[in-house]
Amino acid sequence: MSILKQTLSKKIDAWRPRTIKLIKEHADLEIGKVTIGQALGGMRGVKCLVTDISYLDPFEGIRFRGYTIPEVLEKLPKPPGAEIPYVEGFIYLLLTGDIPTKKEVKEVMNEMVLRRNVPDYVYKVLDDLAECHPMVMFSAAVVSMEKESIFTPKYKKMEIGKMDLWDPTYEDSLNLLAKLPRIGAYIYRKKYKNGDIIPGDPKLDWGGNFARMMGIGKPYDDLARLYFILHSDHESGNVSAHTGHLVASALSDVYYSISSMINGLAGPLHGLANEMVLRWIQDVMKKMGGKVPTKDEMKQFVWDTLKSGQVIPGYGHAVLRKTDPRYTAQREFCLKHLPDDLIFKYVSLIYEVTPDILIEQGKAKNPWPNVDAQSGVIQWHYGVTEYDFYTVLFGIGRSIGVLANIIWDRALGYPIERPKSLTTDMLEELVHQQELAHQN
Ligand code: HAX
Repeated sequence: MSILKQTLSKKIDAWRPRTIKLIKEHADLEIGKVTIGQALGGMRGVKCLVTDISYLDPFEGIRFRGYTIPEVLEKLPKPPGAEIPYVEGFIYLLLTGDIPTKKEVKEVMNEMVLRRNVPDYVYKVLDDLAECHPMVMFSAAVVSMEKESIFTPKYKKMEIGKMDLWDPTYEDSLNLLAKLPRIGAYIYRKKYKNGDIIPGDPKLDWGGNFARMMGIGKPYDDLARLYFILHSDHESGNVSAHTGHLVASALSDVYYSISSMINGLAGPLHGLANEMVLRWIQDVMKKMGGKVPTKDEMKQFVWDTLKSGQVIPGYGHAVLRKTDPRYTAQREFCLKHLPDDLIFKYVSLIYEVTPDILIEQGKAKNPWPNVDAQSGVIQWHYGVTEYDFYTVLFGIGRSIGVLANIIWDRALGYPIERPKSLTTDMLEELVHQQELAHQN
C-alpha cells in the first residue's frame, strides 16, 4: 500500500471516534438557527455542512487544512527549478492534513503516472462533442468513464461494509484525478488547435505534464500548478463542491459526482465567471480601440454595466468580505511575470475603481474581487485566448478538493443528504403566529 493510502487510513481510524462521539453524545446541540431570509435566500450562512479539508473565513479567505495560501506555497515541496509546489504534494496535504516530504510526493507522482491512461472511448466521446461548449465535453468525458468505477461493482456485489467504502472511492478518485490533465488538454487541442494532440511525458509531474500537453512553455507549468491549487477547494457550500458532495451522498460513484460538480461549476455566477470577466474586458477594449482607459472612463464602463442590470463579473462573493487571497496570489504572479500585459493593466484598473462603485451602489455585500477577476488574464497572456476553456481549468482544480471531500465523507459514514422543505403557506403561517404572539 502507498504511503499516502496508509497515512490516510491511519488518519481515518483516528478521526472516526470524534465524529461518532459528536453524533452519539451531542447530536442535539444547536449550531445555529435558520431564518426565512436564509431559506428563501440560497441558504446563506446556514451552518449545516462539515468538512475538514478547507475552511473559508469571510475576512481572511481560504485555509487548506489550516494553512493559508502563502503557507501552502511556501511549505510544500517544489519540482526542481519551479516556483510553485507539486500538485501531487497538495493532494497529499488535502487528503491527510500533513505536509508531505519530497519522497512522499514522488510516490504520489509515480502513482499518478501509472493511473494516467485515458480509455480510447473517451477520446471518441470528446471527438463527437467537439462542437459543444468545453464544459459539456469535460462533463461527458468524466461520466463516460463511469464503467471504470471500482466502487460501484463492489457495492453492487455487497463485497464491502460501510466503514470500508472509502477504499474503492479512494482508488476511483486517484484514477480519475490522474486522467484529468490529459482530458483537459485533449479538449483544448481538439477544439482549438485542429486536433493536434501532444503526448504526455511520464517523467513530468501533474502540472508540468498538463502544460506540456497544452503545448505551452515555461512558466506555464508553474501557472498550471498554481491555478489547480488555488481552485481546488473553497469549503463545502459553494455550488460545485456542494453538488459533488450531494451526489456522492447517494453513493453515486465519483464519475457521476464529479460530472455533476462540473455541471454546477458551469454557471455564470460560479465557475463561468472567469469567462465572463474576459468577455467583459474584451468588450471594453473593443470600445476603447485597444487603449487603456482613464480612471474616469473605466468608472463609466462599470456604471454602464450596473445600470444595464448586469453584475460586474469577478466581483462579490457569497461568503468572502475582502479581496480574495486567490485573487492576490494570481495578481502577484502577474506582477512578477507579466506586469506590462495590456489586459493585466485593465484588470488592475478595474480593481482600482470597482470596489468604490459597488459600495456607492450599495447592493453587493462584498465589493471586492474574487478568484475569477484575475485568472483569465494570465491564461490569455500565455496564449490560451479561448475563454470558453477557462472553466475547464477551474474544474480540473476543483476536482482535487471535491474528491478529497468525497473520500472523507465515505470514511466518516456521512449519510445521504436530505434537508427539509417548507411551503410558502407554512412560512406565512409562522409569521402570522408570531404577529399574534406580539399582539397578546
Ligand atoms: N456586480 C453587481 N451586483 C452585484 C455583484 C456584482 N459583482 N455582486 C452582488 N451583486 C448584487 C446581487 O446581484 C444582488 O442584487 P439583487 O438584490 O438585485 O439580486 C445584491 O448585490 C446582493 O448580492 P450579494 O448578497 O452581495 O451576493 P450573493 O451572495 O447573492 O451572490 C455572487 C454572490 C458571487 C453570485 C455575486 O456577487 C455575483 O453575481 N458576482 C458576479 C459573478 C461572479 O464573479 N461570480 C464568481 C464568484 C466566485 C465563484 O464562485 N467562482 O466560481
